[in-house]
Amino acid sequence: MLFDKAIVRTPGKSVVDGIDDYADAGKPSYEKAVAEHHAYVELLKKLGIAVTVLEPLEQFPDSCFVEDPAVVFDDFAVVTNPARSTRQKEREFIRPVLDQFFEHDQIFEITAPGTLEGGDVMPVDDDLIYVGLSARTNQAGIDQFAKIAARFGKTVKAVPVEQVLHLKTGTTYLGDNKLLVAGEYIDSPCFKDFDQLKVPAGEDYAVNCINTGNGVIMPAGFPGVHQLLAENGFKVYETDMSEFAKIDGGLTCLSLRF
Ligand code: CIR
Repeated sequence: MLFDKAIVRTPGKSVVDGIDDYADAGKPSYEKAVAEHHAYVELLKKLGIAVTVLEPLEQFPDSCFVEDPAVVFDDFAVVTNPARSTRQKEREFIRPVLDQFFEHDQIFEITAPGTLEGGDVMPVDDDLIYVGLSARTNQAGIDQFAKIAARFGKTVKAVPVEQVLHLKTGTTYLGDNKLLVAGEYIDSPCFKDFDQLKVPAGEDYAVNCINTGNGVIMPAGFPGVHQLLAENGFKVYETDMSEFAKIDGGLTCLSLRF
C-alpha cells in the first residue's frame, strides 16, 4: 500500500460554477457530481484507505479538488497558495484539517509572490519530487516548496507544463519506475529515465490515475488505458468522473493521500 489515509471534500451545489479553462464540455450536474464523489470515496475505502470526508464549502466552487490547496507527505504538509482568486481562500479551510494530522512544526506555507497548486506536485519516490511550472505554479512557489522539501531530505525538479492544467493532468507516477504519460510528456526528455506507459491518442484524460498499492483507480470509459495498465500487471478499478472532467478535474485532484 502506497498510502493509507485520504482527505476528500464533498462538492457543494456551487460545483456547477467550477473553473473550466480546458474541457469546454458544459456545466456539471450537481447531483451526478455528488454521486460520483460518493462512489470515489467508497472505492478508496474498499481498497483499504481510511477516508476523512470534509463538509462542502459552497463559497468555493472548486473546493472538492482538495489536492490543490495542500500537499501532504508522511512527515510534513504544505499549505499552498492557489493561483486563481476564486480558489485562494481554500487554503484557510484546509489548514485546520492538516492540524488534525500533523504537528504545528510539520506544517509549512507557500506565500505570495509564490503560487503553487498540489496538482503540480508529483512525488516519484521517497526523495524525489517533480513539480510543474505551469499557469498555476510559478518559479517562486517552486523555490519555496523546494526549500521546505529539502528539510525532509527531498529534492525537487521543476518540469514545464505547457499544454495542460497541472503536471498530473499530463502524467502520473505508478511506482516501480513506471510513469503513465500523455500528450506533451510522451518521450519527454524530462522523464527519459522512467519506463513510460504511453496513453493512446484520444485518451489523455485517463493519464490521471491513482495507484493505491492495492490496485490502480482510473476514470471509466478509456479502454486503451485500461488495457495498458492491465498489461503492465496492475489490477484496475474504474470510477465515473464525467462531471468533474467538465471542470478540468481528475482523480488525483479529489483527494489528499498520505
Ligand atoms: C481548477 O481549474 O482549479 C479546477 N476546476 C480543477 C482543478 C483540478 N485539480 C487538479 O488537477 N489537481
